[in-house]
Amino acid sequence: SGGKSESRGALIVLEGLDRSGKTSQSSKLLTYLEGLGHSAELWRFPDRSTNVGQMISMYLSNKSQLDDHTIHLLFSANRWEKRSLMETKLKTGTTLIVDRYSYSGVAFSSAKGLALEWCKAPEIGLLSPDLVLYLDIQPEKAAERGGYGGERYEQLEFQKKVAKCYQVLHDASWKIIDACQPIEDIEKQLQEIVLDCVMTCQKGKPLSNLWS
Ligand code: NYM
Repeated sequence: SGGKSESRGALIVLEGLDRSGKTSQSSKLLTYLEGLGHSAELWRFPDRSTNVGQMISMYLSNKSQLDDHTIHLLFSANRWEKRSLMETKLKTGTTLIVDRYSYSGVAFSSAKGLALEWCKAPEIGLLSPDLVLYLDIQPEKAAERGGYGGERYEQLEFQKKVAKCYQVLHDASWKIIDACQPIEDIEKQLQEIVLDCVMTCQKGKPLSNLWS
């Protein structure tokens, strides 16, 4: 069965340290999928456009102070407020390229010393990505790229801790991409993996929830 109208979109997440190239590769992927005639959208977390997102943005730019647990739950709430729209989009055939997701939430908060299991708990029940692409870069290399914008977390010593937390968090299903390759090489690799995932989802791979 299954005409094109019945097939669902794929939930594709890009993760990595600050300055790993996620944002530019995300938009290249969108252009690529649209060029092939797929329905696709680019999303990012935090989504700063919502009320919760504005609280997060204030915190990141050091205009407000919040307890570590509080900001963790706000990042999670920011994903929960988009969950139903996300599900609708996927079920109606739109692929979502998402720049950061629950893994950023857990990696950045556990890098501050919060317990890993506590950090994961509020993410339970969010949609599970069909694909996690990890743009792998040494913290020192990312720092050399410059352009740390002066937001909270954008410091080498902290990014080293985040890198360690991502290592604990990742599983065999993640695709680890060497983010120090030429941009075009990274782009090609991502295209191949993403297209394969989009096809698998079109063929009827069911949606599932975190953590699975
Ligand atoms: N961040 C992002 C978190 O600490 N928790 C989260 O759940 C998410 C989604 O926000 N340094 C951090 C990672 C980044 C910062 O993200 C802002 P971006 O991609 O620079 O807008």
